[in-house]
Amino acid sequence: MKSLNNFGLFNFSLILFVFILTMIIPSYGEEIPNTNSSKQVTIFIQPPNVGMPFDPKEIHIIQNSLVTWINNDNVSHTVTSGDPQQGANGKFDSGLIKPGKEFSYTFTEIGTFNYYCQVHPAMTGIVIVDVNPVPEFGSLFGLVFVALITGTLIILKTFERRI
Ligand SMILES: [Cu+2]
Repeated sequence: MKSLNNFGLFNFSLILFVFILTMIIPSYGEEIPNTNSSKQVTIFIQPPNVGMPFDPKEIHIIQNSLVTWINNDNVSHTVTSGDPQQGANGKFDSGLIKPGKEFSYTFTEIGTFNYYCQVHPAMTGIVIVDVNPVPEFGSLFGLVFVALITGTLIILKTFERRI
């Protein structure tokens, strides 16, 4: 009877372990809200009557994402790192982007990057580079693997108990 109680405790621990795993695994797949994980992000430079001059004005991306600004307006604009008060900081500068043309830049560092248009200093935007919120495939696979093994163990142990 005593050993049976111990066995029940063992099974309960396993079930608890698997339960905790099932709570953890889905949360690993979730993304931080508003963070674009696609690694390729487009910002549209819009005419004043259409939307924000830089649309979206503020974006969250993950490291090493390529951001492309497409000029949908009918006048030229620049995408220049820095802000109108302090001026260009030299990190990136598109030069004049003519209507219909685009400019791309890969953000390799984590941080907040302000930019503006040198022709129209009222046009400003922000790119925020976050730590990658999505786990590498390996770690997710590892968790699923552990859960499968544990589940199999429970089934085997339960079956063994009935024999
Ligand atoms: Cu402009």
